[in-house]
Amino acid sequence: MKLHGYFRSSAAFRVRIALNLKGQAYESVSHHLRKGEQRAPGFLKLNPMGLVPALEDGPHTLTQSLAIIEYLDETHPAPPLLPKSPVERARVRALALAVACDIHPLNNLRVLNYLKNDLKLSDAQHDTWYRHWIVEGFKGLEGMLKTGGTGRFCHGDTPTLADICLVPQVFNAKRFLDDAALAAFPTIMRVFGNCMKVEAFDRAQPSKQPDAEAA
Ligand SMILES: N[C@@H](CCC(=O)N[C@@H](CS)C(=O)NCC(=O)O)C(=O)O
Repeated sequence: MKLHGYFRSSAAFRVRIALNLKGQAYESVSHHLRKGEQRAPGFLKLNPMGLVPALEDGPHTLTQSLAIIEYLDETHPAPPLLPKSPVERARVRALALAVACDIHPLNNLRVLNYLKNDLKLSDAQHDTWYRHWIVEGFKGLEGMLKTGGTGRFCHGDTPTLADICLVPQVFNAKRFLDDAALAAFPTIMRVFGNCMKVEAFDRAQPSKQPDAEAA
């Protein structure tokens, strides 16, 4: 399999974690987002949305990190990334979607670039925007995790799709919030700490990717 991504892309990070959990080797192809390589004609043929990741598996090209991860879960069922019962699956998907739909898109590069370049927000205003949506989102996520089902991980004691979405979002948050600010979200940070002890999560982190640059 060939994963088109970028070391700092949290959506690609999600797929890297899933591939590692499934024990699947893959080739990494880096597209430098700050240089706009995700909008190059060659990449747009793979993903017309102009966003990473894209996963090539034989003749198939897949896009959207959550769709890719569910595909991997269906084609490589062990270990499962979703629980068995419908109600538990719904909880895990709700946690994953809270990150992927309600938090992550507001702080995506193209949104931030539009705020800075077109709407002329200052660097300070940009950072305020970023922090605001992380804090709002994490308040909700912390509340969701306080309700039944959370164990060592977001749901129970094994990693699921929810953890795969949570961890990259915490990495993003850490770029703008210090430890004192993150301490307001004890359940998120506890689960994050447990995930990072798992080799599949650790090996997927941005600084350990071949295209990693100094922060
Ligand atoms: N919903 C998409 C989001 C993909 C996405 O937003 N990717 C970001 C990196 S995390 C990107 O390519 N950003 C480039 C840009 O904003 O121009 C997914 O889950 O795959």
